[in-house]
Amino acid sequence: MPDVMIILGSKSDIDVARKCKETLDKLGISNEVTIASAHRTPEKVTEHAARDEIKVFIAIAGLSAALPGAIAAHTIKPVIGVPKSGKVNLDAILSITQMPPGVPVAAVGLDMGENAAILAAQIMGVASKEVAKRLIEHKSLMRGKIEADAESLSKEF
Ligand code: RP5
Repeated sequence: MPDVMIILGSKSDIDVARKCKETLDKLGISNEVTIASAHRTPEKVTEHAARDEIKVFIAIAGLSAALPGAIAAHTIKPVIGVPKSGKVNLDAILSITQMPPGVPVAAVGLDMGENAAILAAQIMGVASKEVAKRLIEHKSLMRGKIEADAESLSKEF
């Protein structure tokens, strides 16, 4: 049973979903990926939002990006919205962040599928020692990479 559900508004959001899924897989978090559109298949969105086994929803959408908000309207689970880049960019960012009082959506940056996955893991890590441990390892790998980069840079300059 998946803990995290990744929903894309369209197949054209697939690259962002891939980064998100890869990061969740690396962190050992079970997940499922599907497409459901707030405007084109609203009933499907409602169906997924009602799934009891899901702990965190990640919704990726561009343009007017109603998807994360539409999911949040039908669940008390945390919803993370990922604005997908396009011609304008601010359209999706504002649609996802400017939710009305009482119905929050946590937003990550434009196309930041990996950050949505890490945030989902951090939410789950509050109740799971195992997930928290994997997040600590992930941070330590990042630290190691920056330290190695700093070391090589100091040799070059
Ligand atoms: C949004 O409209 C989708 O999330 C996608 O980012 C954008 C364009 O969709 P397509 O016309 O490519 O299907 O709902």
